[in-house]
Amino acid sequence: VASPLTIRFVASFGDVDDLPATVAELAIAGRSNVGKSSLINSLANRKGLAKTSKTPGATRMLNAFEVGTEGSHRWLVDLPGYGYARRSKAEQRRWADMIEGYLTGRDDLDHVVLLIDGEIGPTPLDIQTRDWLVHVGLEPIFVATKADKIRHSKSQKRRRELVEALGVTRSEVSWVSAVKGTGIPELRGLIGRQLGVL
Ligand SMILES: Nc1nc2c(ncn2[C@@H]2O[C@H](COP(=O)(O)OP(=O)(O)OP(=O)(O)O)[C@@H](O)[C@H]2O)c(=O)[nH]1
Ligand SMILES: [Mg+2]
Repeated sequence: VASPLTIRFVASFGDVDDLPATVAELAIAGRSNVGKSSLINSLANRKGLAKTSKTPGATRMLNAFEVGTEGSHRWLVDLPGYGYARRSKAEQRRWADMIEGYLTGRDDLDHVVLLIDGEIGPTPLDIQTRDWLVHVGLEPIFVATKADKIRHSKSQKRRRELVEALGVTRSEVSWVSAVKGTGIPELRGLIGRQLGVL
């Protein structure tokens, strides 16, 4: 069980071609508002490191964060969310191009963590994203967010439903709460090991 990860903001990028080479790289993907940026803050135990908002669409660029010692070139990349409908079709397309361009064009990318809202469960768009990631050769690591929003009496049933909808086993989904800190130490361990900083 791991203590907070050392994480610092590097820069925001709009285009995969602008990214410098990294040693290890893990991207955080998921629907808008699912809790991607909040999760990065929880991993570091630093509110405000990554910009969060109640309103979907808080993250608008590929935001790079370095993990471990300065100059480690081991990155977490906070991605904009997909599926935010209150945006023009043209802008949705531009965002999708940026995210897909990154996910398919980034040679240094090692792993993708796909966040699923634990309260809502996987939506058709989440399933479509999962299928697309597998198709492009990026087998996602699943994390269910907002565990604090589920009543204790419902939690076993909800966990069962979520793994069934994803077609995985229970051990393949990590449950977290950025609000209560549930599951965060374990996820720090998992991500820290993936990035080679633990
Ligand atoms: N209750 C609860 N709320 C959470 C949790 N994680 C995030 N939230 C809330 O969900 C909202 C969205 O969080 P963000 O971290 O900004 O979500 P995001 O996935 O980065 O969103 P985009 O950048 O728009 O794609 C905020 O109001 C957070 O406070 C959680 O574990 N529990
Ligand atoms: Mg965000």
